[in-house]
Amino acid sequence: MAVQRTFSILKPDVTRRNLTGAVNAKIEAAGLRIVAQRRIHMTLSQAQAFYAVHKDRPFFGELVEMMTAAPVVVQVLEGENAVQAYRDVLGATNPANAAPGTIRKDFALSMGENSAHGSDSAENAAVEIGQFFAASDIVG
Ligand code: 3AN
Repeated sequence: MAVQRTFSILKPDVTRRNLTGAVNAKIEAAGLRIVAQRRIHMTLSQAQAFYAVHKDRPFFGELVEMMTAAPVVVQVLEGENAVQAYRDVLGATNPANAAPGTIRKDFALSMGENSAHGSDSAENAAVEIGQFFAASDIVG
């Protein structure tokens, strides 16, 4: 598998509890390199655009509200098979089902406040990276 990039967001539950470094340590221990990183306070329109795929789901309003309630850290991660490697270290969406040692098992509070986002495909990773970073922001 070739070196790949994926998009990550450390969610408000992580920044609020000062766990940014703890999550980054798990990312790096999984063999992924943080090649771009920025702390932002997401706007409503950024969150709505980012989660547009979920706009008809019952939790959409709650999700957008949660993502804009406090700062987040947006990241580009690089490594072998990065999309799947990051999904593996993230763990299941519902932390109750996440495997031991994963980010969500160790840190997530709930299905909504589940600590981090990771792209679900290389195609979506490219789109999501482009929503938050210019090519010149990414230093591999
Ligand atoms: P993942 O982030 O694991 O790819 P998705 O794409 O199904 O999961 O969901 C996107 C985000 O929507 C999740 N990270 C979570 O914050 C939120 N979410 C998903 N399902 C629910 C739910 N049933 N209730 C509240 N929030 C949810």
